[in-house]
Amino acid sequence: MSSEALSTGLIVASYGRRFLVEAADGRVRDCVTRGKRNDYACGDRVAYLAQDDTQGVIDHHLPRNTLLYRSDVWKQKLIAANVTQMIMVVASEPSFDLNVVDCCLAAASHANIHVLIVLNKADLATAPVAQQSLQFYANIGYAHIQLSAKNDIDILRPYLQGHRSVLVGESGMGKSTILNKLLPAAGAHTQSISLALGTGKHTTSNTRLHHLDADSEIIDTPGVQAFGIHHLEVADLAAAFIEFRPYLGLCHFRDCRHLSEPNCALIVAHAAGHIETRRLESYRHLATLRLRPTLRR
Ligand SMILES: Nc1nc2c(ncn2[C@@H]2O[C@H](COP(=O)(O)OP(=O)(O)O)[C@@H](O)[C@H]2O)c(=O)[nH]1
Ligand SMILES: [Mg+2]
Ligand SMILES: [Zn+2]
Repeated sequence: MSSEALSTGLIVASYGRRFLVEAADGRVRDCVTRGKRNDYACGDRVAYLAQDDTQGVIDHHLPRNTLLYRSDVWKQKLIAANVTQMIMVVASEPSFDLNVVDCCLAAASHANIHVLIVLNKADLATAPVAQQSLQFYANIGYAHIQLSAKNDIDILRPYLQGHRSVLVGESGMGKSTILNKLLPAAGAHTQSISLALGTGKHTTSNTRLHHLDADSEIIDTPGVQAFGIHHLEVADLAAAFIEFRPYLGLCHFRDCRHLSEPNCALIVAHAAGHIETRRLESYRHLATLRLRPTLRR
């Protein structure tokens, strides 16, 4: 295919092996990919062949600044491309899993994506308890705010300015409520997507990009119950726990896995109270999962 025939667009929705591509003029086309490729994500800039006003074929993606994905031993799932910020949503109720939070934060850190932790449902009586369990994330340097999406989302808006943010969090935390408040008009954009998708088919369980203003966007993902980060090697994993970084490279063994090795700088830092027990355990749990396939070989 001659490259003159190709246009450049932005993937604004992904579902299975099909993607909605938004052109510079705002038109959204329902696109398939070449071969069996599905390694594209919402937020990718792509070169595509417009077949008509509603359909196209994606040829390739342009270079990415960031790529967020999750993975288990068997497969990887791209979540979003060219994201600059992760909005990690947790709530006063129902209880959330700190291990899921750790995985999301590690994935963001590994992908060089800034994180904002949002504690939602601050109106509930359980908010102080939830806040307490999050306090150490603030202590180690994560930005965080509290809000009640049900009441008012305005405190969040300045944090989104100039960013392409991705909303992540377990279901029930309030992601949809936050998104609906941010997109009060539910706008022309969402409508054009519905048109491109046809009547209600494949409208759930996909990832969508929404324009908030001229230079801010937000990507909505289906809820994650588990955010696998198997793509991080053990060394990457330790570095993705941001408060571990000052100690890396100081262990006795160069290839220290920080499990039970002698003269491990992380173990020493933990004993001195500089590293939280829960975080070290969270790291070790993930590191041990990684070492298992190696043992089998
Ligand atoms: N009390 C309270 N409930 C909220 C708030 N935000 C969301 N909820 C409720 O929490 C439930 C889950 O919200 P939803 O947005 O669907 O969560 P999602 O699964 O993360 O998309 C719904 O019943 C919401 O009405 C809030 O700020 N305060
Ligand atoms: Mg939802
Ligand atoms: Zn070590």
